[in-house]
Amino acid sequence: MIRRITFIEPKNDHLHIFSKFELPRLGGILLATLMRDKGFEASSVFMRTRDILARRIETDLAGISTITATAVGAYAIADELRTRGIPVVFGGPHVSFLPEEALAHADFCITGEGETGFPLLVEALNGGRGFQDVPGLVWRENGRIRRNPAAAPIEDLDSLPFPDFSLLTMRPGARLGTMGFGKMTIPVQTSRGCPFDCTFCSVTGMFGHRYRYRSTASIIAEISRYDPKNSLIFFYDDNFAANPRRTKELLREMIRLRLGFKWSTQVRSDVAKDSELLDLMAEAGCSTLFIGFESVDPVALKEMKKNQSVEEIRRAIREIRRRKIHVHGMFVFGFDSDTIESTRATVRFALEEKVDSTQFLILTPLPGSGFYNRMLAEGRIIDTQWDTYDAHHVKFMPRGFSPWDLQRMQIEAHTRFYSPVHVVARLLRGRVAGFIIGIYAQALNRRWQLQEKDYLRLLRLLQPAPALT
Ligand code: B12
Ligand code: SF4
Repeated sequence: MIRRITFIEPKNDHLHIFSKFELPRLGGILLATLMRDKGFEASSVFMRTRDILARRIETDLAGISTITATAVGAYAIADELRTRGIPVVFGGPHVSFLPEEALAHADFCITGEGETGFPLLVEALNGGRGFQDVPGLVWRENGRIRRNPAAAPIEDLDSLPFPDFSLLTMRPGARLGTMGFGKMTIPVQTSRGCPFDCTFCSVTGMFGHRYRYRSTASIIAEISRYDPKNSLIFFYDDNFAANPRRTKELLREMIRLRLGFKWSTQVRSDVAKDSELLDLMAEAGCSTLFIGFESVDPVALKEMKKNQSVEEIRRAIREIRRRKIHVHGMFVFGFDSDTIESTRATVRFALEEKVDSTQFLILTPLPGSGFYNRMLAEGRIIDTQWDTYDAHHVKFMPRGFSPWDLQRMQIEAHTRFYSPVHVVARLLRGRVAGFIIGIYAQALNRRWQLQEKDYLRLLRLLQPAPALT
């Protein structure tokens, strides 16, 4: 009989700009809250794999959440739990796209959004229904893998509970969303789905194209439970402003109620088309916007189906910075049209346009993305060591350069962007957050190279891709 349920999200050990921040995804916490509300003893854990293994979790059922970069850790935890007779269910983007792989380490996998299927699976395990009635369920029966269609995406997001972070265990001393000190960062999701179709992204495969969003009243009720004196809000949306009308309504309400939070979120550069939207964001306390600019090469932008022009990117940076909002620009290297020169031009652009902080990421064939399918079909995937599918390692044979050159350009980009002279210039311009992140990123870039020296040595040996037709 299932009574105790533990949701587990392992943390990836590799370094990146957010790795020291305690930022769990919401899935495990949301599901724990949902199951607690149904009367189960539910909890959620977010820690490094080795710390989870050391805890020897006791539970009746484990629900493990994965993205690609955490799949290896998730599988190790599942193997350990199952040797102790604890049944394991997987969920999350990675296993939603590769459920057969996951079933080698688990009893069940639920694809897509988990809120509909998971409670029904528990009912089935407790004898209340059959597995065939559980949407999204993938399981083994008489040596065969069986698969139910995923649940329809949840239309009424207001029907979900507010995630209860008191159910969450992190490493001792950890504070939600921080490096251990300062204000907590509270994750709040206000929408799901994205109307765009970028080739490298797996969000739409997981959450669909239809942009679904919560009511303003529900979001305000959730964030009002926190205190702006000790909390910041991180709206965990892929595109917080995909429907500007609803975003403006929310922002106006935050302003009217004088909630007083500083907050951050992800948007596309198209926000800058609407100056009223940007004014409201600034007035409602927006401190940082994370934007996937990806590239300043129009051919690469077209190749990835980003639906965005270089002019839009430039205008976004200028208009957002003018309103004293920090711009964190995310760029991606490795598109077929990219060259060593185009990656250098991207860094020059970011410096000239005074982007406050950046990540230069390596294009990664994430299962569930169009790019993964193409790389698989073209035989260009180098390996499937999932723990390094974190956009900091080269995982496919690029066209415009060798794998080593691609990696080298990413390291060089961070070295240049975060060079002491540019970091100090940010301070002189009064961009204090840009300065602090710069100091941190400089050190991180060096530590990353040290931590990854064996990988870097091996990568140097890989030959350039053969000419492809
Ligand atoms: C917040 C966020 C972050 C945070 C925190 C990340 C973390 N802890 O992993 C930060 C900023 C640090 C981050 C970094 C990165 N991220 Co990120 N991030 C997100 C974002 C925007 C929101 C996550 C979230 O909470 N979603 C809302 C909740 C409700 O969704 P969920 O947790 O997936 O849960 C649902 C289902 O998956 C399922 N489910 C989940 N767990 C379980 C468990 C069980 C048992 C069941 C049944 C179901 C189930 O049901 C849930 C409810 O419907 C997502 C995009 C997205 N829309 O999800 C990307 C996303 C997770 N990130 C992604 C990536 C690639 C990264 C990076 C590798 C690269 C980068 N962009 O910098 C890094 C490295 C992360 C790492 N851990 O190593 C990808 C992962 C894709 C993949 N296949 O792996 C996503 C999906 C975005 C994308 N473009 O495709 N990220
Ligand atoms: S990268 Fe952003 S805009 Fe493009 S499909 Fe993914 S979530 Fe949507």
